[in-house]
Amino acid sequence: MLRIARRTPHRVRDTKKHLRSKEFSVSAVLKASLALQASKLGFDCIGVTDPGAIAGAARHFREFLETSGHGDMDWLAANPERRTDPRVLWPGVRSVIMLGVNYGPDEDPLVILQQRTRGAISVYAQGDDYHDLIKKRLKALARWLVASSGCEVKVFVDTAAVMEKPLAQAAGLGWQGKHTNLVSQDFGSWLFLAAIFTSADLPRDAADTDHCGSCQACLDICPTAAFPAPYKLDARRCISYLTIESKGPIPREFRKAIGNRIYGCDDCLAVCPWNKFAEAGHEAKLTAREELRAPDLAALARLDDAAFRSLFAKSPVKRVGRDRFIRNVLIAIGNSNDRALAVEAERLLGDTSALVRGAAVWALSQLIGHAEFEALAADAIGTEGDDAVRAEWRRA
Ligand code: B12
Ligand code: SF4
Ligand code: SF4
Repeated sequence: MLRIARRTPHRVRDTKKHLRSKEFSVSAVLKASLALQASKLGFDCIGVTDPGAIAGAARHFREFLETSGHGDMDWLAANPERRTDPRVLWPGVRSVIMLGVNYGPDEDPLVILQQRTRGAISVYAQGDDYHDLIKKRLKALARWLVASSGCEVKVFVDTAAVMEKPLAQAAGLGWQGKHTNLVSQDFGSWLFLAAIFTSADLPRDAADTDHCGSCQACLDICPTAAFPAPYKLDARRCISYLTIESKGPIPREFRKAIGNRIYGCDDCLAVCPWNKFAEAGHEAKLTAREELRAPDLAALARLDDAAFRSLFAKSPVKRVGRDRFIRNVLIAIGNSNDRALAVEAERLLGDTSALVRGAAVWALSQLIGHAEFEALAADAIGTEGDDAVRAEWRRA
């Protein structure tokens, strides 16, 4: 792995020196030039691995699917042979180039969790959507590679059937920690990953090894006990899955534990001791927008579809849509201990979305007295047309 962050410019200088060295083969020169180009485009680290390098991940991936760890993410279960072997996805691939972009936060993401009338949006979603930003840069880098070597390329960031974390470990960018994300000695838990598959044969980097040792801070902090064992995640229990991926009502058993997390969760990442070597990301578009650092729950609860789209334009949050987002906000309102927020939940009992109405019932049940709630329930059950919402009234 070549770290190409600003903090170690000597690594880039070394690369230039090597470029002039006669010892370098054509492919090594190409690889070193690629690293320089990646640096210019704003990538923070780069490594190359063999397309056959993650054969071991297939067994773990199968186990994950067999135990239904993927929940409703059917897209994750589709084509497992393609996901676990880049050569099945593209038989022409000769090298896999893995890249990282540092998105380290400029404040401790755990602090906002104490402000119960504010929503906590995970670090990765407080700025512009990284998919758009990184995809543009990946394409530019890939175009450069094609122009320089005449090779073929395919680019991926997050959404394709590619196992980016094991590939990044194989390319030496870091290791998959016990929280299952890639941890880097330079950037801690805060690296976005991206890949270029190429038909060019580039020199391989050495894989990174596990540096978790006896630490298990990430496993201990998880509010919903989502790790059945170190290095294994049950996505169905993960707040990131519950608030972003899951489309229906959030299961009751997790509602309290979600606290004020309204989009994703960073607890297991934030507590990792390797973050002490990390620094804040330097990409302005990825840094937190002021209005998304600690948004007021009452204001969020009033967003209609148009206001939601406008507030979250260019943000990854927009992909969950207004109704799912308001569902999350209502769970946070229910956990706020602030009686004044009951009025927001009460207003949303009349929302057109049954998902929102159901979450509003729960939120209200957490904030108002039993007698008051029972009186509301007696009226509402007769007029509510949705079975799931009626069930919320009965169970609350
Ligand atoms: C599906 C998915 C999710 C799901 C499932 C997460 C998961 N851990 O699988 C959900 C919605 C929960 C999720 C949440 C998050 N995600 Co996500 N997600 C993905 C996605 C699309 C696929 C991941 C995948 O293949 N999962 C399937 C499992 C089986 O694979 P795995 O985690 O690699 O599992 C390995 C280990 O379990 C290990 N293993 C299993 N048993 C054992 C036993 C031993 C002894 C050992 C050593 C290892 C081991 O082997 C498995 C195979 O390698 C990737 C993008 C991509 N295409 O890769 C992004 C990705 C992993 N997500 C990312 C991020 C940022 C997040 C969040 C931090 C977002 C947030 N703040 O809310 C959280 C983190 C939650 C967590 N602790 O993982 C980043 C992670 C970057 C990094 N540095 O690692 C990625 C890579 C996207 C990107 N391009 O940057 N995500
Ligand atoms: S992201 Fe949050 S809920 Fe998910 S595993 Fe990490 S600490 Fe647990
Ligand atoms: S918190 Fe500890 S166990 Fe978890 S990934 Fe970081 S070093 Fe590994």
